[in-house]
Amino acid sequence: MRILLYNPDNGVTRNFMPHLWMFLLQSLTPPGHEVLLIDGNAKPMDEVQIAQYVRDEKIDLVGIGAMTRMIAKAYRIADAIRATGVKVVMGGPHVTELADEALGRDGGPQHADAVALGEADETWPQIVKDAARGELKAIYAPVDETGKDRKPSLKQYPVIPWESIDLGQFNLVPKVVTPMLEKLGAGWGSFRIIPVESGRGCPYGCEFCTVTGFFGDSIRFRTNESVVNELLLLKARARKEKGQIAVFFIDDNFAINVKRTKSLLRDIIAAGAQVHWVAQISANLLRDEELVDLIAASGGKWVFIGMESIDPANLKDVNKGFNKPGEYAEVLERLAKRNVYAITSFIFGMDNDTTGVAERTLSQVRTWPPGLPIFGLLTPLPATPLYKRLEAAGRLTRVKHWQEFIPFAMAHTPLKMTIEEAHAEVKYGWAHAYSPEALEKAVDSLDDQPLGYRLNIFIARMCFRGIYFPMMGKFAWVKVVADNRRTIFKLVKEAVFGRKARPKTPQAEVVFDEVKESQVSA
Ligand code: B12
Ligand code: SF4
Repeated sequence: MRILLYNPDNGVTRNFMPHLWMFLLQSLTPPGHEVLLIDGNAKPMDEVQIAQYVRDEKIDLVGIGAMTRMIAKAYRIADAIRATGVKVVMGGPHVTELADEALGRDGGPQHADAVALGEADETWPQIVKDAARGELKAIYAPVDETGKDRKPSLKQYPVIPWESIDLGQFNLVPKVVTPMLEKLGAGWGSFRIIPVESGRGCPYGCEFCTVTGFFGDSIRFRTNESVVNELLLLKARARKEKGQIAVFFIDDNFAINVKRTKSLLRDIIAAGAQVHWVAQISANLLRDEELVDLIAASGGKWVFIGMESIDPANLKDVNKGFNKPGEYAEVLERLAKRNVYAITSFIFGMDNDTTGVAERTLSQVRTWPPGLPIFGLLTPLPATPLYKRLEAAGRLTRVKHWQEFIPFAMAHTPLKMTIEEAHAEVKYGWAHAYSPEALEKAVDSLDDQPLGYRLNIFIARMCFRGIYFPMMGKFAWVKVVADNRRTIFKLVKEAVFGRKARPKTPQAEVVFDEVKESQVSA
């Protein structure tokens, strides 16, 4: 069969990072089939185009994966494909929770011929076999012989052939800035962020999160060896292409078992497999100095921290009382001392939030080392404890909010402010954290650091502002560049002419050079 795996575009960002599930399922497809991949974020297609593609390419089976926020688009695409007579299988967190919706068993239209519930590592080969025989079933669940839910072990993780996968569409280096980046040294012809998982699961059960329900509270890890080999493969590819590759460890909580994370990081260092990496780690796990040392030494550059709120009452409400706002600053300082910075994620519209929450949050953020704050609204995702609580309390204003997805719009009423006030708080957060003045301040606050660091924070901030203020078109980019011309001019001047005197933090310089060195020589 010719199989197409399709991921709908998120409508906000473009080709920032490929989705792992597509590469994983491609690697797990039994021999004898050809698998094509389309990520709508890199290759946008509407319903007419995808139907035409399916006909032209003589596709026999289509697999679509989507989160809740993309599900409406996923259904439209699925409908267009099914209208050509080709079968559609859907998977991912949303249809796992609402399989009846996808299968048209809830009174609505049918969008999928089959649904893969939960993790499909073990069911996908069966789905392909059944489809090839024309015997596709409606539901595929990962269960053992006794019908009990079974989570795949990650000990036999497939080798994703990163050395040969076409990643052309995911190059993040815009042609116009290539000359400036080349000044930083050879090897910036391309820059890609690649998703790698080292483990699955998180037992913390935060009220708004799908993960504990979906992946289970049983945490599973790949072997260190298999992760290290994957990094070496990626590094070899970057070297061959004279480009850069950074890795996003997409584990829900990369240091959930600190002992194991330390052992993985030590193995990465020992094998010379360091690449620059980003990972999600909750703040409570970053108290460990040795862990943070290893993060820095193994190439860790950014840590995503779900801070959610600076108000302990809010955190308690959403079952995230293990976050201690009183220690946020200390955790961020600990990271920054090793030149590791944080993507700090906040949620507004929580039950104890009142107007002014964005400014109160920002006034704390401004006292922390520069990072990438991001702001969202409390969203009741289907089947989460939050959804159930709000539904029971009659507080959902858009019960099936995903069917008409609106970015940054609440689907329930917060307790101490209106929906409109909550929307205004998010807007305030983004506008003030990513204003040209705030960007300049963030870059200047790293004045004692090498140019690479300041460029890193500047480029990251420019890209991150696109999460809220879409920057899909050229005009939007031109405007944002014009608004930030002062900072850009300063950085370009330094890249071209260098700087005579700059105070340096010796420790920072060493860590940076070590990673850079290992990237080009290992
Ligand atoms: C990486 C990641 C991101 C990346 C995505 C970029 C990228 N290119 O990957 C970033 C950081 C941008 C991101 C952002 C967001 N994310 Co996110 N993210 C994740 C994360 C941590 C890993 C995803 C992943 O690759 N997992 C590993 C793969 C192997 O698992 P998988 O995708 O689920 O695929 C398996 C199965 O689902 C199934 N499957 C999936 N698709 C298909 C398709 C077919 C045909 C079949 C048969 C099977 C199948 O098989 C796979 C193998 O078992 C997950 C949590 C998690 N652990 O999954 C959250 C998660 C997917 N994100 C989530 C959310 C809510 C968001 C945000 C909305 C957060 C926010 N408030 O802003 C944004 C939205 C982004 C956007 N603009 O659309 C939720 C989604 C819940 C839901 N019901 O939709 C999750 C589950 C986490 C959570 N908090 O609950 N995210
Ligand atoms: S710590 Fe993160 S991944 Fe774990 S349950 Fe909470 S929000 Fe989800």
